[in-house]
Amino acid sequence: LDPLSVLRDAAAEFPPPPGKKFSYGTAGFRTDGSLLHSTVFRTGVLAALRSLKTEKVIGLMITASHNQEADNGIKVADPDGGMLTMDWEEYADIVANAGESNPLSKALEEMMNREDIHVGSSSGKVLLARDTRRSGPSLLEAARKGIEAVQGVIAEDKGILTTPQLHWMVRATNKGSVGSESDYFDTLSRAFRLLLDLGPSGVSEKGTLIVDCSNGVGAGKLTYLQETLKDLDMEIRNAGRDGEVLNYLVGADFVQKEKVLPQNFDATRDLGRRCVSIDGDADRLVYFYTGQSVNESKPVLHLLDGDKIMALFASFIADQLRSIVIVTDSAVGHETFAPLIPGYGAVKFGIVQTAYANGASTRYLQQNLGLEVVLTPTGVKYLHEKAAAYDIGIYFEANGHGTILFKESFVHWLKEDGDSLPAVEGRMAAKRLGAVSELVNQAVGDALSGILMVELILRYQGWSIEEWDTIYTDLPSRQLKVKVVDRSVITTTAAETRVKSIPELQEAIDNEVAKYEAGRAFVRPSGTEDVVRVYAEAATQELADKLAREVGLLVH
Ligand code: 16G
Ligand code: ZN
Repeated sequence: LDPLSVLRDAAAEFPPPPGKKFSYGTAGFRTDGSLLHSTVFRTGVLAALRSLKTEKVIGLMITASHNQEADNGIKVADPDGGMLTMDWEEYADIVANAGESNPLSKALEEMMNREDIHVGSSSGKVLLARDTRRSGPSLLEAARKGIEAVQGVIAEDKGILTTPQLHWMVRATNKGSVGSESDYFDTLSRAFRLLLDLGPSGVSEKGTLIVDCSNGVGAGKLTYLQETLKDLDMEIRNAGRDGEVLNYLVGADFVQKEKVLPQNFDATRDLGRRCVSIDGDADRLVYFYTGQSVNESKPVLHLLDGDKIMALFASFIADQLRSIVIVTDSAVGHETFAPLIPGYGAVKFGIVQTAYANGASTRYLQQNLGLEVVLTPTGVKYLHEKAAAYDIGIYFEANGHGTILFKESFVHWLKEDGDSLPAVEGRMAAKRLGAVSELVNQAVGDALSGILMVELILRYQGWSIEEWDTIYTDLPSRQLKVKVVDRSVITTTAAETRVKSIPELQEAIDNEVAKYEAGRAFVRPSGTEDVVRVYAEAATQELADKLAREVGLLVH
């Protein structure tokens, strides 16, 4: 049977919605769930071909993360568990949009020729999972049909998972492990317990952690984790069990962007309690608490966003490294943290942020911790790539997506040679870092392992959430979105901090920013919405609001 005619016949069941154009973008394909069947089928085909090309297991996740319940989406996980390689995004667009002028079978044939893929001569596998959305089951079926329309490739349905679980499984499977869901929970639990054992004795957690699960998939998974661990006291809220709507007035994206409490949280009743919000597919987390502010009578929300989570992680990792290594002051006059391991060499430890990182966090990381900080454009794939270049690289977006990446050779050193370090503190620290590399998802940001990591460090430090919050004070900031006729006329450079395409606009922004104490502002076209985003920071909230407004006017 001709593989292309098999594909053509199977595709006939999923005609594309007329007049709709799809773009893979930073978040995969995402739109109203009822419009996605053809795109999901075709992405199934693409993933199957990617599996044949790489001779590895590929992942397909059906989710629209923090978007409204009616939306859905699909994203491909590459063999290492990371995002689909950027040079295949173009294929994804071509395949999704193929139609009368460029028929699907012709588009696929061209692509297979270019990539030298021969259907039928080898086998492949794609792991499939979905979140809790109503449109999930039928889309999953469409994806399965797409995968299995490619001869020799099988689909393995992993059921309802968080996005990071699916990415983790793809990575683990390709590394030769079982890579099952219970394997995932076992790995996290084992690492968590080991880290507790390796920590200071006599510390316990400061009160119950309250988790806002965004009425999404994370609720069930966290409940399971809690039962397995027994060592983590959590109160799960917004589990979506009584018909509450996914992502509606709840979740990490809502709390971080709106800076208000999610549903079922009360400023007075929950005063001072340690809270965390995750998003609909559990790949983001932000912490928060309510507390009395100095000049206001009612309690206010204190947000500990991705930047502050990263700062906590970075200081913990730096502490461990300090116990293991010789720290040298490399550059004269700079307090750069330059750890060196005899027999391994210089340990490259770096931090990756985007322009949205609060300026106070960047200053804390550079000046207080002496760490190297680099900026990349928005989007996990850019941050991940940069962080992977270090022996230990931490990346986080302010919105709460991030993780800690360990170079394999470094993990190998920790496990093989860490035990022969002369000092007991060094040996303990090497064990801790080894355990962190297991606890923290090496494929993508993961709210579950992120929570475990934060909770551990707070116990190590003996800190309450308020004490953690004081490591630095955020500069007041404001985000706005501006509707424009064509957002693509704005292109940016320097990790999105400067406008490239319209020099007069950048000049006008510079002139405006110069009027503000501690002012900083940038504009960029959104990758997920038809708007231009504005970000501003200044010494006071009033000034940050004003700067954002003025810059917004310049964009109009
Ligand atoms: C996507 C990105 C996220 C980024 C956001 C920005 C991934 C997996 N997700 O959700 O990292 O922060 O887009 O959206 O890369 P924007 O371009 O609309 O501001
Ligand atoms: Zn998400």
